[in-house]
Amino acid sequence: MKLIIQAGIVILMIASLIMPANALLEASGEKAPIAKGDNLIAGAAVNDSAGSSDLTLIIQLKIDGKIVVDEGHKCTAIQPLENIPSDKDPTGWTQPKFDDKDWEKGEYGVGYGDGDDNLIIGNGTHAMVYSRAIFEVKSIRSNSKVELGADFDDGCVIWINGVEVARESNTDIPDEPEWDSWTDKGSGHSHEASKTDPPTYEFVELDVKVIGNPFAVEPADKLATSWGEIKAGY
Ligand SMILES: [Ca+2]
Ligand SMILES: [Ca+2]
Repeated sequence: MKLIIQAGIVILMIASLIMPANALLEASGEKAPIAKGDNLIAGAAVNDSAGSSDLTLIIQLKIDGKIVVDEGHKCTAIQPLENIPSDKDPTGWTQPKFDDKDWEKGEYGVGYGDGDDNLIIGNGTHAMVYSRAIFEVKSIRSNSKVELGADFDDGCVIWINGVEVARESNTDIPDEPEWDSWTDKGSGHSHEASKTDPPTYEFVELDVKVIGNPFAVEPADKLATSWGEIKAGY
């Protein structure tokens, strides 16, 4: 009996060396900027490597116990074939004021394979599917309890109003994710979605920074627009 237990321990030790490090959703440490009214959540679902047979991102967001984003929440999505909007600003698509009118429209979750997606998008030839959703907040305080959940395959990065608030740890995704940032460029990282109904989320708790309307047009935007018009000869 003792021998069997010792053999079991040795097998577990070997398995822990072979298996990739335990992956976990982690908060970024940045305070989530949240306004009363409309807000934007953006999520990148990330494949492990070329040829991946599945991709999933389903987001849940709870504020003071009230669910404001969940499976079935309206969203837009795109499989990027280049940095959006540009190589100089590869995460500009996470900003509330980014124009996503040409993206596909549907509901969370986004991805393909495994029968756990409402908006079927992407394939194993590219690393990412980007998604964006507007959510409404009735009231927010700096001490509000904000719980962010994600059910995903193989990795994810999530932003609220343009600020990265959480991502899957132990991946090869760089600090500023780009359109071709696979989770496994040598790390061996992969991660399966729950495939349960309802989804089983991994949760992180976020600190809050209360902000004004993130969709408001700033005076600087107006100035830039009028200057552009002047230069264009209007
Ligand atoms: Ca996958
Ligand atoms: Ca899927």
